[in-house]
Amino acid sequence: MCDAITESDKLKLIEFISSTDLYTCGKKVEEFERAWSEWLKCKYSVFVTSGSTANSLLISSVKELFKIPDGSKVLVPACTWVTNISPVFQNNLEPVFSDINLKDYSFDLDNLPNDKDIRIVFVTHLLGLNAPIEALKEKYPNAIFLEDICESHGVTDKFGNRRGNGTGSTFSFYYGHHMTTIEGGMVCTDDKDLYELMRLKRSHGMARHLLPENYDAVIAKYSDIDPKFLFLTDGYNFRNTEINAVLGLEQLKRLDANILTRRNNYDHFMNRIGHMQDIFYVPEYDEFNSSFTLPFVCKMRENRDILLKILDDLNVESRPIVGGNLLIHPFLEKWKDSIQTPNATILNDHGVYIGNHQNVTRDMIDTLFDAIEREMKDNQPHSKINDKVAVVIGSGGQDGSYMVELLRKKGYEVHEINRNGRGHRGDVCDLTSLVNILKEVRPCELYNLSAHRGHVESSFKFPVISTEVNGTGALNVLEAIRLTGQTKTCKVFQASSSEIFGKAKESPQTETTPLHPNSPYGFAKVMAYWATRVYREKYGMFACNGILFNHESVRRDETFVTRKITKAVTDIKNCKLDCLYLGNLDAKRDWGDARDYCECAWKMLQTKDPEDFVIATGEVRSVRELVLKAFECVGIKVVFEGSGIDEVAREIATNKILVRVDQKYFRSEEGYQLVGDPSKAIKKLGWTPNTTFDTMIKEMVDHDINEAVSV
Ligand code: GDR
Repeated sequence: MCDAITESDKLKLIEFISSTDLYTCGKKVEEFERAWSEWLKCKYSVFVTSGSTANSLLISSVKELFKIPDGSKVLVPACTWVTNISPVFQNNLEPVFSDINLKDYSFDLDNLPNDKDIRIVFVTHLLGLNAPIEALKEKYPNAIFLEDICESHGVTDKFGNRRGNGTGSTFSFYYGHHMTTIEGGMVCTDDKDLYELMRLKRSHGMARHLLPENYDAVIAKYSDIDPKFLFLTDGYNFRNTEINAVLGLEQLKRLDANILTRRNNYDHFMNRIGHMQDIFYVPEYDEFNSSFTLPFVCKMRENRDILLKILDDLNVESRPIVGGNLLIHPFLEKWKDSIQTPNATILNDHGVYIGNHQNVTRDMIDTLFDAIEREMKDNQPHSKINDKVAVVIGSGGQDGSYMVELLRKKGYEVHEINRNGRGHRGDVCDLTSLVNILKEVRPCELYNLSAHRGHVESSFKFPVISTEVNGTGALNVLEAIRLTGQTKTCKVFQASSSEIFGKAKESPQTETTPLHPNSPYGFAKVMAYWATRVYREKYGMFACNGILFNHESVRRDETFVTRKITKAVTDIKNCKLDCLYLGNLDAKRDWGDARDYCECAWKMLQTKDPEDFVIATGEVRSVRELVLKAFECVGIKVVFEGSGIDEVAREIATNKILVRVDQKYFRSEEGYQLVGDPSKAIKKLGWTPNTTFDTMIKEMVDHDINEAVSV
């Protein structure tokens, strides 16, 4: 907890103290309240002496303003700050306890009391995690909702709005929180009457704290009492001082930065704990958190003891999670048996937290987790929850469908993500859809095989959408993994393309060939390629690019040249087509088999370290050779004659022209030979392409013939 108050804070305090003789609640307090309201985007704030007095002030003022009778019910969680509970019965209200859940430590939504008489729901956003307040409002539509945000400054709803706007919320600025006034708290509200009442109650109920616009009218009613000492209601002295307000104003300047640092630490914590689900109850990842601590809730009690010893050895201070289960404490004896609290008991008996301060670093977190991994290894059950669970994005396409089959054959539980059709409905252009699916599935491997039509040439017609799907889409996939805290548990295969080499300067192309894309498809794939590398380097993700050269199969559609040719050749053989029109017959490609490339993709994710690989055959053939091979498969002998646009292929037996060239199929940007050098994959992965070019073309032709027969 070092350095929460900086040298510059101290100088500001000295400067202030030496410039004034007025230290009690005054202008600086008002200035701090205004600045805080502006930060929170609420209407009114009241600065008090602590988070606890903030809760007392809020509860007593709400009770008075809304005329809530004694004995009315207030829903509170079994595990929360003790200062949530005490003011409830101190104000003659009746607490109704409810168990918590182990995902965000707020109310267990599945076990809420069905009690229509609940007048107030006092929600705690515990440890910087988001409480499901929207769901609670649906359950108790007539209740008044109050929020104890305490140490969770900056927690937001899913639209990014800061929590704490509404009837009433409280904050604590205790030492070690995101910002501190040493002791201090704030009550916030959008209700002007409540605000005025809280100003009065903060200060003994004195009329001098009325809002200026109400002051004259109210004191006129009591003309025989000195207005300076006119007591309008019961109250407390919860006023804070000018000195604390000056400190608050300084600290507020750093609040956002502190929240961000802690959030980044929390992300890293989630990455590490995310793959230890056998050992810990892992909180649900919520990007709207404002982490205050790093909580460890062990599945086995023995592991908590090991953890405490590790923390002790590393000299890290730890605490039980808040008050643990408050219902076991003597002061709540009366309510002890009012409900069952299995989750609060787990939190109590198996939980411990350490501070997540702005001075905590990733290295510190790593040191701790390395020790945990070392010490608890023998205590781990052998099966991991997410072992052999894979996600395939784009499983409706050629590569995706083969990938799904391959993984199922290898014993994986496979989840498919598609825009339409089978599996989970998701879209690489829609980050939220990916986050929602991934946080449920928590796969150990993910294959991004999504594509925008997969066409190089058409990407000139649709450059933006092509870039969104092929470039930003890949980034969304990586982000979804990061946001759901799975960078350390989910390996990623990114389907890259030989098109990243485009106007390649060398041939064959290897993993080190400079990139020079020459189409929107190509530059989108370059973006995806680099996003994968940057996430690998920055977040230590096991994310790799498979640089796929052309790969074909019977599942290719006819807009690709291989299938266009095999299908046309079959139709010519069956007298359904007279002539096939093609583009550049000299175009050369490295054509492999799609199933072989899926096997290679899988192998890439089974290695020790993540690396990029060229996936290719290393053999190059022209479109002309492809045509000859396809005709050979149906027993038609053809020869090519002529040149350029006038070149044709003629059947030797009949002299009929079966292939002609059509300018419209020419590519705007071509003439570079794309052929891959698969040596690295062969050497390091022990992979070899199984299917030769001839076999693949034969298979495609045979398939088309069979299909024609069955039609
Ligand atoms: P490509 O595949 O663009 O390389 O992208 P395609 O099969 O479309 O083109 C291969 C080569 O054939 C030449 N060609 C023709 N192409 C088509 N489509 N139609 C024709 O009539 C024709 N005539 C000649 C082309 O000029 C080209 O040189 C594929 C896709 O799978 C991408 O998703 C992947 O990234 C790359 O391969 C590697």
